[in-house]
Amino acid sequence: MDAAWRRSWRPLLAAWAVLAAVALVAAACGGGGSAGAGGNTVQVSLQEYKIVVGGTTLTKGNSMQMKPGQVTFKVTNDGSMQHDFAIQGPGVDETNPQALQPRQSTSVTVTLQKGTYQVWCTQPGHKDLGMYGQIDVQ
Ligand SMILES: [Cu+2]
Repeated sequence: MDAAWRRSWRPLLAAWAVLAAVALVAAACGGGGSAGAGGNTVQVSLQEYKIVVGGTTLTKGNSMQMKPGQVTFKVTNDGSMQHDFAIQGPGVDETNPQALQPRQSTSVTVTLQKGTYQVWCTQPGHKDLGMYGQIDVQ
C-alpha cells in the first residue's frame, strides 16, 4: 500500500480507537453497576439497644418496610457487648442466631415474602431494653 492510502485511513483508525476506548469504559461502568444492583445486601447494625436495618432504626417495636425477594442481611455488632440478629416471619425462622462479639459480623440470607417479620436480639434482657422491631414486606 502507498503512503497516500495510509494517510487517508489514519483519521478513521483514530476514530475507531476512541470508540473502542469509550466502549471499554462503558462496559466497565455497566459491570460495576449491575454487581451493586444484583447483590441485594442490606447492612444491619446492632447497638445498645437498637437494630439499624439499612439506615432505619428499629427499637421498641417500631416498623419499617421492605420489598419481597431474596435479601442478604450483613449483620455487624457495632455495640460494646454481645448481640445477635433473629428474624422470624413467613418462610423465615432464624430464631437461634449466631452470637456476635463487638465488631464481629455475619451474613444471613433470607427470602422475604409479603407479610410481617419480627426482628430482635435474643441476648438476655436485650429485647426488653428495646432491641426489637418489625419489617413489613409488601
Ligand atoms: Cu443485643
